[in-house]
Amino acid sequence: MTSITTMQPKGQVFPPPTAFQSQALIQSVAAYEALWNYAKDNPEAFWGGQATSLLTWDMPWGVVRTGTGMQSQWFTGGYLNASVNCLDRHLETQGDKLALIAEGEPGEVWRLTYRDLHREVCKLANGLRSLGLQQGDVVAIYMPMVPELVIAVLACARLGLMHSVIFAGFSAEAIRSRNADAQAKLIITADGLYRRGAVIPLKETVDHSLEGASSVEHVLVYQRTGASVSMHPGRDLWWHDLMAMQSETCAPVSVPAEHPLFLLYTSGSTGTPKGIVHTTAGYLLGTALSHRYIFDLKPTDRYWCTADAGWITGHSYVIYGPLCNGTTVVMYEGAPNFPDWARFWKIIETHGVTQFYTAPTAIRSLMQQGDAWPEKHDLSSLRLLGTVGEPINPKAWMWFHEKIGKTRCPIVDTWWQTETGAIMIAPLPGAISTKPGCATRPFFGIVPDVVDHHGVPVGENQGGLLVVRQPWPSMLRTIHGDHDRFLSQYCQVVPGDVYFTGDGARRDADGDYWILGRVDDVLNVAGHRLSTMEIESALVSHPTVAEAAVVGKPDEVRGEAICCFVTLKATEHAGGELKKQLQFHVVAQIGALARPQEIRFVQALPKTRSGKIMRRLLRDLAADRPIAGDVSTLEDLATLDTIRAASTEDDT
Ligand code: 7RM
Repeated sequence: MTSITTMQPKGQVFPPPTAFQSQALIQSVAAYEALWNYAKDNPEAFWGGQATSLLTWDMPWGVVRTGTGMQSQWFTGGYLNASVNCLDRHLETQGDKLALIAEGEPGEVWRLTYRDLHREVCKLANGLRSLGLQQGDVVAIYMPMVPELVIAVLACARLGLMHSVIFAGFSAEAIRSRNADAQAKLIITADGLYRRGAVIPLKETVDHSLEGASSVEHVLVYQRTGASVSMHPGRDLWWHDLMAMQSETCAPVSVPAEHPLFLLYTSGSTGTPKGIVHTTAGYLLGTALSHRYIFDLKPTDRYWCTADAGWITGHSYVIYGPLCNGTTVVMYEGAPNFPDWARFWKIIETHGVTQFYTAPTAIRSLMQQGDAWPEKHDLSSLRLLGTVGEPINPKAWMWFHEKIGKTRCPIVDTWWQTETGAIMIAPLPGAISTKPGCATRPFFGIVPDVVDHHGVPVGENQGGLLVVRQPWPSMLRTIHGDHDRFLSQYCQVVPGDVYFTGDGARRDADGDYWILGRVDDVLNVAGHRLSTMEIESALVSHPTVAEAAVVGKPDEVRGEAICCFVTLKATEHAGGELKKQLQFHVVAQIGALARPQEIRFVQALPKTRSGKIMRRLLRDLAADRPIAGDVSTLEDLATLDTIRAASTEDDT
């Protein structure tokens, strides 16, 4: 169990494009390394200096870090407010700059300056105060990706309320369990949202979530679609009614640095979802600093991150990081294929998007639609591309690089987690050469390592467990209501006071980190530990394959057999001949060890709302076991039934 066998493709290396490099914030490997080494050797001086220059404090802190190791507290004694950092402090210098350019799916465009956003946030905060909410209370937010979602988040921050954003695709039961765990007092929602031209009800789902006992006292409803909803007297209020009565200024609540800013529920592999707790100062600092350098921010940028605010990327890189940096943020409510597959490219052209940050799963589905869609639009405003959420397979990376970035834009492959709050490993785009599928180097102040189960570093190019050796300000502080789970899951798996990420990785001769996916997803075939992600990448590099998910299936002889779930491109046909071709292809790419025992052609893969393949469900299916554990984060429950049906009719 010490290391993971990994293939080492002789991939291409892409140095930063010269035109990009000459205008970048960090322009050389030497400059990156000098600052990284300084931060590693002097973490408190580094983080303290950044906290002074990037954040606005009501009262300065006394000490940069107290506590020990992974249970540190940051900036003790300091007071600040997150909404002041995202809004008020920009008013004097750039109050009329656009903060948000938001497109609804039907096509309306909302433009809010920093002054506009500040006013709306103040009004809502006053409204929330009038409902009796007080510092430390939890407010659930179940909203479409429209400006009001950002307003709701920042209004909570203004009063020191913790928000708990729940992705608007989750079920009533998922809302209920999260609200029960958080003891939320208010839920902010909308009548509905637009998705692929249809109205998806939200208020109705919230109503179902509130049947029976609930901590929720009020439901605030933003009118987005005009769909009819039932309003429960005394409990439910309209957003526009509440806002109409409010003053346009609102004194912010100054909170201690370590005051919790929000809860965000993320699915555990077993049991109930975990409420990840982030604090105010450390989180803001981590998101603002990483956003500035990794996206190489310029004052004129129009930055677009496609993530929904229901997951951490939306919190850190749609809302807090960019607004703290005074960026113009583009946001979009709807589906990438509405009214057609050119929608994203059209948004980039219309709003002059300069940085485009999205997920590999989105890139793969856009790629599958062919090059004609991006070719219809002028993408010349783009200067940087980014990916997050999963390892990106080299084929999708190359397509993104060539067809979207026109070889002129660096791609930042950003590795991080809900728990880390901010990007941990990613190329600084003007300094670090990129390699398709590689997250490259740690960010300033982040000290990762690759170790075995005893905590001993493994050698160069050996796959092992990815850990972080030094605490950093934006890391989670605890799991809400379950500090023991925090300790056992992150701090006690690997000996030594290190943070365990749950991911496998290897570090190559250049010091670049390659993420191998979740350690739970590693296969053990005849004593060799193989990364499912590498087999998937090999499958997807075959011209017929759209997506692939690989899991282990118990095998008496080899320990685990490799079982592949494969979706094909629309024009391709499944069959025994293609199975043989794919098996051959994987062997040619990785080696005989990785020869798939089983290939199952399916219509779709089970994914979370944020696009991650839920391999543990496929493991149960492959082993013919009932599905165990939490399925509340699954995007479409029906997918499982169709896979099950396909598997039984198609077993070889
Ligand atoms: C931001 C986010 C975290 C897990 C993480 C990894 C995987 C994320 C990358 C990646 C390879 C990447 N938060 N992951 N980014 N794997 N390369 N660039 O996704 O909490 O939802 O997920 O996602 O396994 O541990 S998350």
